[in-house]
Amino acid sequence: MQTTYIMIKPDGVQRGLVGEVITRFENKGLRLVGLKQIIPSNEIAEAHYAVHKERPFYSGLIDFITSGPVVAMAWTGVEAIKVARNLIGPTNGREAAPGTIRGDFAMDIGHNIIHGSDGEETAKYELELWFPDGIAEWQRDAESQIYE
Ligand code: IDP
Ligand code: MG
Repeated sequence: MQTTYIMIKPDGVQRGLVGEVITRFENKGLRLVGLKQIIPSNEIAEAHYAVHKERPFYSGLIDFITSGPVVAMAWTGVEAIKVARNLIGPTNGREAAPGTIRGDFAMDIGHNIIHGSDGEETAKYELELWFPDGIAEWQRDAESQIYE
């Protein structure tokens, strides 16, 4: 089991795609273990995107992610990090395949609706950053229907 950090970015919230995105994750079989809506501070946005600090798009990215509410989530499942990245699709919405979240809803590389952790270490870092008080530990009755 893995837990991954997923965040609906300000464009996804402003466009009313919160329910749509959550439904896709639920339908897939991932288990929701953390959820909150917040307007990110500069501090948390800079910590989240620290790896991109030297990139030319960095300051625009910080401005964007702090421009309004985001929906911060934690989702658990077998290989949840990869499963979520596959649901999300590649960074550039114009190149993302239909059927993926970015492929279905995004036309831009920066405004691309959603973030998903890209590896185990990143997931741990991001979950601790956005959910410093921890996440819900619960077992789902339907788990035995989802996994063999
Ligand atoms: P990812 O979200 O698909 O993992 P990353 O390369 O980690 O993509 O970039 C993080 C975020 O930075 C992207 O989701 C996107 O919002 C933004 N971004 C990445 N590359 C560009 C760019 O070339 N121009 C503008 N924004 C970018
Ligand atoms: Mg990334």
